[in-house]
Amino acid sequence: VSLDGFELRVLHLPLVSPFTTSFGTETVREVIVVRALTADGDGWGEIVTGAAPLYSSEYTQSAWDVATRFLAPALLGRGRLAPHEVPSVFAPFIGHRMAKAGLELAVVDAALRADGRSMGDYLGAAVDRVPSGVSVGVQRDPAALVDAVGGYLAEGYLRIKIKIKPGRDVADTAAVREAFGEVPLQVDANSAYTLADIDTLAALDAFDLLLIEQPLQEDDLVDHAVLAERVDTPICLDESIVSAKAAGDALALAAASVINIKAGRVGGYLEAVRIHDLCVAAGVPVWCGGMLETGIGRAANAALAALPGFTLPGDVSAASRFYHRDIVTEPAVLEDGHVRVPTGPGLGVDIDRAFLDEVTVERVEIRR
Ligand code: OSB
Ligand code: MG
Repeated sequence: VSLDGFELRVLHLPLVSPFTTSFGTETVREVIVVRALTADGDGWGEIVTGAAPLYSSEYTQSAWDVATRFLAPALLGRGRLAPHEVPSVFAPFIGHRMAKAGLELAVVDAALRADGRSMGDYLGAAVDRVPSGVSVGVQRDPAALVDAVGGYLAEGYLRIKIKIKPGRDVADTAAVREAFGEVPLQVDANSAYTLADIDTLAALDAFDLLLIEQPLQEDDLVDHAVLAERVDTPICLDESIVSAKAAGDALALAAASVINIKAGRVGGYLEAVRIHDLCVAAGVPVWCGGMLETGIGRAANAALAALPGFTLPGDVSAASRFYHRDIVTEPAVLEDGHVRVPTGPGLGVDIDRAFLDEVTVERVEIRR
């Protein structure tokens, strides 16, 4: 594509209900949307940072700063470029993977729309819909959690993930297992534990979980390997997998037997596909994680999750799981427990410009 500029916006999207993890509670999703302005039309991307550096070191203002001062100017300095050239343009800049991923997606979308090719086709989607799991935040108490999970199961979600934290782990998991029998169930700790908590984490073995997601810190690869030796439940890494290199290292160390792939966390959809390929070659199952994406990232995630190595249901839920109204005109819906992979050019979704303007709290344009 021939790049003329980028538009970045900070959005505030109200959530349908508060979302609580081990690192905090959110009631409004603050997110950055990127528009690539090209000679052949627009492309859209999403930077999945949160308002504060609680999930990873990146956050809204760090991404805004690096994207506007370094990343967008570097791409614009190239003028014409193909999507696969974006990572090499970004390579001199250390880290800031979520910011890079959002800009890359906007370029990919612009190029694919210009070619009339879908994201699913570009990434290598093998199916036209993906099984949908749901990530359920920590609730007031185990009874409230059972209520919330029951609601999602009634909607048709095929796999439940509950957020856990110290003091809200074994009893919450037991309550859900007890209430819903054999339902596919997993837990996500978002780094809230240390190896001092091995007994608590081993107690989760009683509940036949699909996996325990990111119990320890982002850089605790060796500790995760120690933990994996001591518990029967498969250990899955999320925060620790910041690149294909990190994924390879984690597998070499036996720190994980399952990997959650998030394009934002690893610097883009192209790097995400590389992790997928590496895991397929190693016989390691992967699934597609989420970051409360708007319809932009959600469409891209559905395409990614349709690759053949994604053998576990991901956190690719309907837009309505988080939002009353989406910024795309055809939000992802749940059909028979699945979300459809869009087939139109690029992301295959159109932006609801009036609603986008309504939820925009900051906007900037960077021109060539
Ligand atoms: O750890 O998977 C996570 C949301 C924000 C930050 C981190 C995580 C999550 C979720 C929600 O679990 C996944 C989704 O978008 O549905
Ligand atoms: Mg997670």
